[in-house]
This record gives sequence, structure tokens and C-alpha cells, in this order.
Amino acid sequence: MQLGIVVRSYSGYHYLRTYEVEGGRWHLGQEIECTRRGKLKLESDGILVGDLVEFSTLEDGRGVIEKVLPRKSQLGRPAIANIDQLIVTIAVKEPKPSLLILDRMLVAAEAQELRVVICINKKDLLGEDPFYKELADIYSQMGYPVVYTSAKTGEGIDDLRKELEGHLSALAGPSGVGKSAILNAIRPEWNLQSGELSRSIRRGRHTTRFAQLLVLDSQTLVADTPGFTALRLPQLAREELAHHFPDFASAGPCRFNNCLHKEEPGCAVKSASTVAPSRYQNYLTFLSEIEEGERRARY
Ligand SMILES: Nc1nc2c(ncn2[C@@H]2O[C@H](COP(=O)(O)OP(=O)(O)OP(=O)(O)O)[C@@H](O)[C@H]2O)c(=O)[nH]1
Ligand SMILES: [Mg+2]
Ligand SMILES: [Zn+2]
Repeated sequence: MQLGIVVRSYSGYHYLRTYEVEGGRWHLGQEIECTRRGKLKLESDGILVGDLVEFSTLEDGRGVIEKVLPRKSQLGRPAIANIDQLIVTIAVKEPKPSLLILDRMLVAAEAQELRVVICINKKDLLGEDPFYKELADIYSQMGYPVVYTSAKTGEGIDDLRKELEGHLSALAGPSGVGKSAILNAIRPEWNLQSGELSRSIRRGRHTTRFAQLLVLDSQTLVADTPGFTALRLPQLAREELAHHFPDFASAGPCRFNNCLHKEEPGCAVKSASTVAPSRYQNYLTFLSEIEEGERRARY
């Protein structure tokens, strides 16, 4: 049985690159078109891009996926398995960045214990607006690398490429922020489709329809993924949420050790000068969404 990593899927076919691991290093082989064994026991959500599989080969050179190996990580949006790093991508000005969506992506990444890089694209549109400096400061103080890029001028593209090296990453972010354009700037031969924003509302048009893994070198894979306009939180218990806010950890102990950082007296998070107001507000929003979901599940 051979091993493969799924790089893209459509209309019932899965395309994978064969691989072997030797001394912790990947050796990628050729691309194989596969179907799946009918009685294949599936992980949840079927076969995802990034899945590591065992496959057998048919006489015509095509393959049959026999088994999906246990996943090291799994995201719902973008739907991808086994990445170790998420490049959380937003854009300057268009589409207008939403800290709520940014923080949702970060919670999803933290819940899967992924390394995170924040990429602020369209740097060429930056101008003097202090908002972006504040934004970069908030997140770099939390320990996330923040990289400014411009797929248009090429600025910062090398910095991002360095962050990718040696990782299995995915670019994630709203439609139209330039995920595909950034990857084309890294490697023009990829020739990914990149699309205009809608003229009136300056939003993306969901140009990328399927996730696909691209090979930068044998140790570096990166996925282009479809953008979204809205994003739900992963399934979490209310007590868990604060664990996925790394900036809350430095706030010191609250009076109650089961503090949800809402209205409790002696809450250290609520009064912490190291927690940005937008972060705390978004935490409260997420907490009420989780509580609402728990209430609905009960009835
Ligand atoms: N000014 C400027 N425009 C950019 C930059 N990067 C991308 N764009 C433009 O933004 C638009 C959207 O780019 P895409 O690469 O399609 O965005 P995407 O994130 O892949 O969008 P989806 O595939 O829909 O998720 C295109 O018109 C690009 O030319 C940039 O750095 N600066
Ligand atoms: Mg795209
Ligand atoms: Zn508290």
C-alpha cells in the first residue's frame, strides 16, 4: 500500500501526491488520480484536502483510496485537514476588514493548536490610516507574526514565503482579500484564478471554489481556499472559549477560578490593560453565541 496526500478533489475524484517520510523529511512523488473504495470507513466530512491516505493502484495507473489516516488537525471553513499553520488573511480597505471575523478565525486556529500568521494584504492601499498600525500592534503583542503584503507590488511577499517554509499551511480569509493573488505572487506558474471585487459593495465574488494544496518545495505545502463572508465558531464549551484567547492568559488570576470574564466581581480579564477592547468585546459576542447555542440544544 502506498501513501498519498490529497491535494484537490472534484466530481468524485481525488488527486493526490504520493509521499514517503524519511527522518522527518517529506519526499513527494507523482500526482495520482484516485477514486475511493466503496466500503471505505470515512473520517467525518468525507475526504478532505490535506488528508493522508493509503491507496492501491490499478493497472491503468489510477488509484483507489483504501484508508484515511487519523487527522492531526481539521478545520470546517476552510475545509482542510492536517495543516499545522493558518495564514489568517485580511486586506487593507477592500474588503473592509472585520475584527470579528479575524478573531473568529483565530479562535478556530487556536482550538486546533495551529501556528498562526496574520497577513494584511493590499499594503499598496494602506495610506495613513492609523487603524492598521493599531491592529498590527494588538496581534503582534499577542505573539502572532504579522506580515504586510501586496500581491500587486510584491512587497512583503518574500516575508510571507519565509513563514511558509517547512509548514503545511492554508491561507484563510474573506472572499476578495487576495489569497489567490498572493499565491500567484509567490509562484506565478500556479496561475490561480483571482477575481475582481463587486463594484458596488467592494466584496469578493467567491472566485476560488475549491481548496487546493500547492507544493512550494518538498517540505512546504500551502493551500489556496475559498473565501467566506461569514464564519461560525467551532463547537466549544463556554468554559473553553477563553483558553483560545492567548492575550487573556497574561491578565492574571480572576477572583473566581471558573470566571467567564463577564460580570463576575474581581475579574482580571475585564480590567486588564493588556487586553484590547475589541478583543474583549468579541469574546463577549462569542460567549453569548455559545450560550445561545447551548440553550437551543437543551430545548
Ligand atoms: N490593490 C491590490 N489589489 C489586490 C491585491 N491582492 C489582490 N488584489 C485584488 O483583489 C481582488 C481579489 O483577489 P483574489 O486573489 O481573487 O482574492 P481571494 O482572497 O482569492 O478571493 P476568493 O477566491 O473569492 O476567496 C482582485 O481584483 C485582485 O487583483 C493587492 O495586494 N493590492
Ligand atoms: Mg481565491
Ligand atoms: Zn475573569
